[in-house]
Amino acid sequence: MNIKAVIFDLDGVIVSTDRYHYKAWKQIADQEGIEFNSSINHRLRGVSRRESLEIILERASRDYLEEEKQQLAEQKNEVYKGLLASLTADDLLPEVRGTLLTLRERKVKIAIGSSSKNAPLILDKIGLSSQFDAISDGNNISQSKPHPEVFLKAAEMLGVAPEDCLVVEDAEAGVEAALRAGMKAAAIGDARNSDKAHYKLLSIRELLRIR
Ligand code: B16
Ligand code: MG
Repeated sequence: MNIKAVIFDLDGVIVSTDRYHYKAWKQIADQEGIEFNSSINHRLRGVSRRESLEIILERASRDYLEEEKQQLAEQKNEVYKGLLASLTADDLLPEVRGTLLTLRERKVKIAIGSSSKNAPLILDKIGLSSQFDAISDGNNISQSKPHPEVFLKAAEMLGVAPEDCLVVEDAEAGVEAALRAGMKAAAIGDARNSDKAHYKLLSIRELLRIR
């Protein structure tokens, strides 16, 4: 294949904001007396805020009203944004900067494909806002991963056919979304446990071997 574009997931691939999502949801779950641990958290990777809340509420001992759900989702986001306040360029995951530079030198287009509505804020804080050719995130989609919308929009913004795109993902839902988009998928971190991805990466730099 001939890779013309690489679409990066944000949370867990470019920056480890996944630990902040966990902390914020844990606070909400504890407050509500709902069991929540890292194995349940695994299911929240790549899925929207609202769907994440629904997964947590599966273990609740009562039903929640729509207003309560909205309030909890908002509260989680406030806690999460509070944790993001201290984010800086030092929080970029290892080898990210160098890998992006090499792709640029090779004239491979680069994009973000993230379910997060906070993606613009995060990219700004880590100093990468102007480094991508396209940013597709939770603000321009109506269905979250594993639906392929976020990646198809990124490919459209780049003007690259889906079959010429490689997606780098840390979430099973994201790998699934890439496959449904007709793209190649490279799994890193948590997603390496899934057998669906075309490639498994131990480090982000390894994607440079895929041509
Ligand atoms: P927000 P990604 C995803 O980001 C996270 O993995 C997921 O845990 C989160 O629920 C989702 O963004 C929505 O985030 O509440 O900030 O809109 O992995 O797709 O970059
Ligand atoms: Mg992710």
